Amino acid sequence: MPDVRAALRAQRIETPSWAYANSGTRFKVFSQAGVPRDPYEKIADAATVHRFTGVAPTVSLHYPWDAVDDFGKLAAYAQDLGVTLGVVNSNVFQDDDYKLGSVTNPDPRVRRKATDHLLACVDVMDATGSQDLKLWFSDGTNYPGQDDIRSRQDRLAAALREVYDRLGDDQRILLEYKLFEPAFYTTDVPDWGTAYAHTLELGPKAQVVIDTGHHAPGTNIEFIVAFLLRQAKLGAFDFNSRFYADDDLMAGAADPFQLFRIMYEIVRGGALDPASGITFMLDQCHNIEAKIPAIIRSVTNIQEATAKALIVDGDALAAAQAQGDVLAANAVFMDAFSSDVRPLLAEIRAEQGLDPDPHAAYKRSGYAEKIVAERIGGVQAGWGA
Ligand code: LRH
Ligand code: MN
Ligand code: MN
Repeated sequence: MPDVRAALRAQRIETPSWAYANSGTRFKVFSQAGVPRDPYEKIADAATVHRFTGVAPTVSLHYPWDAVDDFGKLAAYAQDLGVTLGVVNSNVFQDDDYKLGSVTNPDPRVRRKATDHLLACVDVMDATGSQDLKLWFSDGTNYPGQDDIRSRQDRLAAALREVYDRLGDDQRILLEYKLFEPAFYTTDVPDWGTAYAHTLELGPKAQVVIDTGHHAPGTNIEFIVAFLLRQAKLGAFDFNSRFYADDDLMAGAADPFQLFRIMYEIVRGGALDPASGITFMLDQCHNIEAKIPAIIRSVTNIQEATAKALIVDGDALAAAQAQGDVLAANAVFMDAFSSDVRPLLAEIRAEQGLDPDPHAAYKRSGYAEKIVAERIGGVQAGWGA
């Protein structure tokens, strides 16, 4: 049995800068009072989440949504607030030029522009000290015959190779897949198999990102976790939850049982420890709920799923599995899932000098009222207008 308390104390969850800003669906973004007006204020909100949870000391940036003149200054500001800048998320999906794709576009000028942006993201990483470049491509086609599926794979591979060769020794490419949207007929990186094949071809500094909202309904995500971990090709998660497609709701809200099953495979694969190099990020969008408390809720939901995964009785499970005792094995799993781990987590927080209830503590802190009073004219995360 793992040292449950030590593992929970060591757990790290990275929060996304864009989730603090206004964002929503393609139909409507409901603006909220007090949201950040610039990347600095997003960092301040992320630092607040860390202050109450104690497990979220890094912030993911999205570039150019988080463009600033001096990334070194932004990194120093973050450090002053007790957080550091984490993954740099590339953005080659919002310019008019990308109507027919970015790195897979049939026009070599657009491909050059997109690849140059990815290279610029590595420059940002050099300035912030970030190790990870996360790549998600909206590229694909809407109609049969629109473009050559195979040539688009060749163009993708060429761009990835150029960016890979630009990486520093400690830097990685994290390649994210998504089944569909915004392309509806073909998507150039639609699934983990495609992402896996490209990262394998690239080399050891390229790994796959699992965004939990990016699969077909019914997909067994924990299988993908187990498989990629076994191949040393799982680099990161984008946690969120979904009822239908890429809903970007709070992690653990739609299906806490699925989150538990995923965390079990993480624990089983020895990947929970930050030293294993897996980055556990959130990627979500809070349109109708207050953003900071929603992010705190995601963090605590992930902690609860993790605690349940850690208390699975490994010896009893192994014995039941070896005996082929299907019901006993399943019962071991369900016992852990049905346990109430909230008192344990509260105790661990208290031991670390944190409030045992981060939700209540945030509410009492007055931070929400302070940002509403101070910040007039919050910005939009960048999409969904
Ligand atoms: C794409 C995605 C990707 C982007 C983020 C804003 O759906 O999950 O990770 O960077 O949303
Ligand atoms: Mn994502
Ligand atoms: Mn997504």
